[in-house]
Parts: sequence; C-alpha cells; structure tokens
Amino acid sequence: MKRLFLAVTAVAGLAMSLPAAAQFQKPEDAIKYRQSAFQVMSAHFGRIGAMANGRVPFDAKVAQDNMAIVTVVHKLPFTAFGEGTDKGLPQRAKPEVWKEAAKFKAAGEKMQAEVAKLDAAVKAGNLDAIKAAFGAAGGSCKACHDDFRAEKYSSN
Ligand code: ASC
Repeated sequence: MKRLFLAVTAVAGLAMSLPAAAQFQKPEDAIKYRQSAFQVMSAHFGRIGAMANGRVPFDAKVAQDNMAIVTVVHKLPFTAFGEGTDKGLPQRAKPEVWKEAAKFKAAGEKMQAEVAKLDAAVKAGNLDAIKAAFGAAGGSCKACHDDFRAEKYSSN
C-alpha cells in the first residue's frame, strides 16, 4: 500500500512539473482548455470591470476574490496554442497565432504585465488606480483580439 502511494505521488509530481503544453493528448483537448481558460478569465475580469465602470458598487473584497482567479487563470491559455492545434474544433484563433508566433507571445506578455498592474491596484483597494489599470488591461486583451482572433468560428 505504501509503495502504491509512493508510485502515485511520484507520477502526480511528474505530471505537475511537466509544461502544461505537453499534457494535451489531442488538439481538441488543447483547444477546449484554452477556450475554457479564456471564458473563466473573462467572467472574473468582467466582474472587476463592472466595478471599475461603476455598473456595480465597488467592493474591495469582491474585486480581490475575482482578481485572485484572474491571476491564476490568465497564463493558462498560452500553454495550449501548440503546433497542430489550429484545427480540431471550431475556434477563432487566426493562423497568425502560429505564423507570427513572436508577435503573439509578445501580445500575451503585454496582457500579463497589465494584469500584474491591475492586481497591484486591486490589492491596494484603490478604485481610481483600478479604473486606470483595468482600462490598460482591457486594452491589451483587445489589441491581441484585433490581431489574432477571427470574427467567426472556423468550421473545424
Ligand atoms: C473583457 C473580455 C474581453 C476583454 C475585451 C477588452 O472583459 O471578456 O475579452 O475585456 O473585451 O476589449
């Protein structure tokens, strides 16, 4: 029993230390994963946006709880754009994601830098700083969408 436990924990530890990109069995899995990560990110980013834009009252604790989720999730989609994942399920990723990989990586890093600034503002609980940082973070989402996200889903 103890040996089994050791074997299971060894395998689990190895799985956790592998780059996430290596863990998808099929392109479909990677596509679903990145679409899901973007969806979760958007839901929680949007709840902070609702406060930044005055649509709901500002509550620092709610902002912090949502930001904690964004902070965990925002890097995940970029582990799931491996070669060969341009097909497999309907998606909006443009071929430029792979053709202009350096530019795509830079756009993702820009978003991550803006998310880090938003995190600092949310942790400080300063609504004016949150408004500014939210605008910049949303701008980094939009810039990447403009270049790398198609209007329509592909057919496969
Ligand atoms: C969001 C969301 C996005 C970005 C983008 C900003 O809340 O879901 O994709 O902000 O709309 O322009």
